[in-house]
Amino acid sequence: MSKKQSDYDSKHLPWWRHAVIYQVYPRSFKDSNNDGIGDIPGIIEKLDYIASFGVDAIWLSPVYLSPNRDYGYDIADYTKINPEYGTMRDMDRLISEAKKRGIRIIMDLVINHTSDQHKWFQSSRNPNSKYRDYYVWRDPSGYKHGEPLPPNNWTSIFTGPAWTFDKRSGQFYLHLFTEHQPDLNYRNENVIQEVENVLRFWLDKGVAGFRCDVINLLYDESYDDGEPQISGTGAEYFVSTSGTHRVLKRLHDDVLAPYGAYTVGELYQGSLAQAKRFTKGDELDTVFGFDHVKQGMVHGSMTDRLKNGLTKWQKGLSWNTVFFENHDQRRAVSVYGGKDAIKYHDEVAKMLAAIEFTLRGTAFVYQGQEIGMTDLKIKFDQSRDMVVGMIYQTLVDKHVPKWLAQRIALAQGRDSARTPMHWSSDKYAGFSSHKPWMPVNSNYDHISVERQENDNTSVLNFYRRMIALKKSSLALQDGSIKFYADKEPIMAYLRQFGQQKILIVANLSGKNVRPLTQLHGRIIANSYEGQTEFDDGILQPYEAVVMEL
Ligand code: TEU
Ligand code: CA
Repeated sequence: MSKKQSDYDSKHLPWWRHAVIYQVYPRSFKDSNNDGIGDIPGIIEKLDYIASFGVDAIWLSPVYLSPNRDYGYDIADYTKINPEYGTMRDMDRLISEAKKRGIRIIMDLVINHTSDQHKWFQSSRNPNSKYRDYYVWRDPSGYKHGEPLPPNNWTSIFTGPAWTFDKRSGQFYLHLFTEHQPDLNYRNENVIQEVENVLRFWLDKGVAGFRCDVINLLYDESYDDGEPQISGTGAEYFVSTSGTHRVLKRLHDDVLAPYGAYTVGELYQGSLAQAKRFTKGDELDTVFGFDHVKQGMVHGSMTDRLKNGLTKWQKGLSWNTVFFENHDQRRAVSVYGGKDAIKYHDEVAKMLAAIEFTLRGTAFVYQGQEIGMTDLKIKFDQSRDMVVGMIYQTLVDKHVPKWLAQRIALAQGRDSARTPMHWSSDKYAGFSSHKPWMPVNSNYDHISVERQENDNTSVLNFYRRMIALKKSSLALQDGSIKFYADKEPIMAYLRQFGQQKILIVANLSGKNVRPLTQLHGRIIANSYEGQTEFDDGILQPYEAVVMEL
C-alpha cells in the first residue's frame, strides 16, 4: 500500500468501508471434537486460513444458547454460548486470536424474536408476570365452533398463521417466524433496555459490531387485518415501520454510536427507498438488499437478477454491501451458472468474484463461496431446515400431492447453503471424522481448500488475487461507479478515483459475446487466466476482465 493511500484511509473512512467480511455458519464450518457438529475451537483452528485471503472481519452466525429449532436464530439466552459450540472461554479466545490476526468479530443479533425457551417468554406465559408485556399478547378476535380465532389475518414469513393460542391465559402470541420464535414487543421500554444491555455485553467483550437479523420487522404499526397476499399477509403493518426506525435510532444513539460499533441490517422485503432511510447515518451503517438473489426475484433470468438487481442498488445507494451468498441462499455458482454450473464451474465462480470485488461497497463472502461450493440436491428426509417441513405441511393441507409438496418445500428450504465446508479430500471432506449433522456434497474431492490451495489457477487463489487487487486500488475501494449500456448478457462499468480509471466487463452467459464496450487498457485481472489480449474483441463464456485505463 502506498503512503498516500494509507493516509487517505486513516483520515477519511471507517474500517468497514474497505472491508471484506467472511460469514461463518459455525455448525458447518469445522468440527474440532469430532461429534459431527462444527464449533468455536474449529473456527480458531482455521483463523490462519481465513486471514490468508485478506479477510478483515468475521460475521459469526449465532452461537448463543438455543434449542436449535432454527439453528441459533431462536435464542434462549443472549449471553450464553451453546455448549455444542463450546464455552464462553472459547468465545473470548476466538475474539482475541482473531484480533491477533487483524480480524474483527461481528455477532449475529437476533432481536426481532427470542426462542420460546427464553426465560422471558417462559415467564411471559403467566399473565401476571412482569415479563408478560415483553411479547405481543392479544385476545382472540372471536370464536368459531368454540375455537378461538386469531387476533388478525397475518401469516408467518415461514407459512401458516402468525399467532399461536396459549390456553393458560386464553390469549394468542405473535410470531412472524415459527411458533417457537415469539416476537418481542418494542412498545415496551424494558425490552429496549434489555436489548441495549445485550449489545453492551458483547461490545464490552471486544466485538466490532452486529449483523442484525430481520431488523426492519421490530415494531408493528398496528394489529389490523392485512391485505391478503400469497407472499404473506400483514406486511404493510410490520415491514419497515416508523416505529422500527425510532427503535433503531434509539439503539444507535444509546449504544452503537458511543461504542463505534459497525452494523449491517438484513432487510426483509427491503426496498431501495427503505434502505436509504435506514442508512442515512443515525440508524444502521449498511444493509443487505436482496434484489439480485432468490429472495428478491424468483422470476427472470440470471442476467435479470444479477445485472438489473445490482445496478439498481449500486446506483441508488451511496454505500452498498456486495454479496452473493449467505446461510439462507442457494450457492451462487449453481444459481447464476444454472445448467452450466458443472461445465463452467470455475469460470462462473471467478466471474462472480471479479464482479464482487470491483463493485462499490463492503464485500461479504459466505464460507465455501471462495472455493466455489455448489448446491446439494438433498432428499426430503435428509432436510434439516424446519422451513421445509412447514411448507410441506401447508401444501399437503391444501391437497397438493405429496411428491410435489416435497419438491416445492425443498426448493424453498435453506439446506443447500448449510452442508459442511470442504477442507480436504479426507472422509467427510475433512470437516469431522464423525458423520456430520448435514450430508456432505459428493463433489468435495474436486472442490476443496486442500485441492485449491496449491493450484495457482484455482477459484480460491483467484479470490486471493481479486481481494488483494481491491485492497491496492483506491478506484476499486472508493471510486465512483458508472454503468455502461451493453448487450443483454454483458455487465460493464467504470470505477474512477481521481486519475485512476478501472473498467470491468463481464460476460454473464455461456456463449462467446463481443461486447459493445471496447476492451482496451492494461489487463489487471482476468477470470480466464493466461489470456492477456482481446485481438478479436470477444469474451468467452463467463469471462470477466478488469482493465486499467
Ligand atoms: O432470515 C429472514 C428471512 O426472511 C429468510 O429466512 C427468508 O425467509 C428465507 O431466506 C427465504 O428463503 C433471517 C435469518 O437469516 C434466517 O436464517 C432466520 O431463519 C430468520 O431470519 C429468522 O430469524
Ligand atoms: Ca464439534
